[in-house]
Amino acid sequence: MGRTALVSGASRGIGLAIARALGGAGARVALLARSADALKAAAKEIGGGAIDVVCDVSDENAVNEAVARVREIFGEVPDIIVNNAGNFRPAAVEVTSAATFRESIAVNLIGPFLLVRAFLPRMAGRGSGHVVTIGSMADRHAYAQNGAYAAAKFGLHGMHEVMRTELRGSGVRTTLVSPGAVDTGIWDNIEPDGRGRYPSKNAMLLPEDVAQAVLFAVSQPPRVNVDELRLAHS
Ligand code: NJP
Repeated sequence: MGRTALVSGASRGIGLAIARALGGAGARVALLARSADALKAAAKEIGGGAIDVVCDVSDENAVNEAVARVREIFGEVPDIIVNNAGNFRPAAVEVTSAATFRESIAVNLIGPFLLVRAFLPRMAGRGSGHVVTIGSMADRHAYAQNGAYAAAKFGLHGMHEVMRTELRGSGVRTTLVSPGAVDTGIWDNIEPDGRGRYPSKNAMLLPEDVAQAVLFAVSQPPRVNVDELRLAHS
């Protein structure tokens, strides 16, 4: 497994679980998100030289500054990037505001693009690295109320597939991890138990389940590319 990793959206939920799992496996982790206090506490808890990087992934300048900081502190681009930061604001297309739609694309699609674009040239140049994309069951299936999210996650899935094609044989590996519903704070304002359309919270996957999938993918020997993992609840 790589020695250094950057995890976006690591202040809570799935990203925090991934950061903990990678840190627990011996990687030095850069935890990136907007919530400074939560990041600082998580980096301290994980230890092993973990760093907190405050950054809004929808802000190109902020991403460029974060990338430069990580590269300076690590002395290199990370061995592993986990593009996990995301948001989910379900609404029918006809009632989705343009601002909500734009925000979904900015956070769920352009943010991951900015991070990989910043790190990939060096990864490809040195012939090693691993880009993990956290997609969704909704990155290929149409669910009602999911227009803005699906537009972003279908796009992310597409970009990931293109990267896989471009990077095959380069030494840089790519893995798409697409979970079903996971019990995190993303559901806090959606009330999954009250709406009937979503699985109840106690039927959902746990953040640690997704983290184990990521750990599996990045722990394989260099000859193995785990192209994709889809995690459904049983
Ligand atoms: O979400 P949540 P999850 N810039 O809300 C960060 C996908 N997924 O862990 O900035 C930077 O607990 C935010 O940090 P902060 C989902 O689409 C989930 O459930 O401090 N960071 C926090 O750390 C997403 O891609 C489910 O607010 C930003 C994190 O992102 C990933 O899993 C199902 C940011 C969100 O934590 C993690 O989701 C599925 C920004 N602009 C896919 N905006 C599920 N939970 O059911 C947000 O199929 N963050």
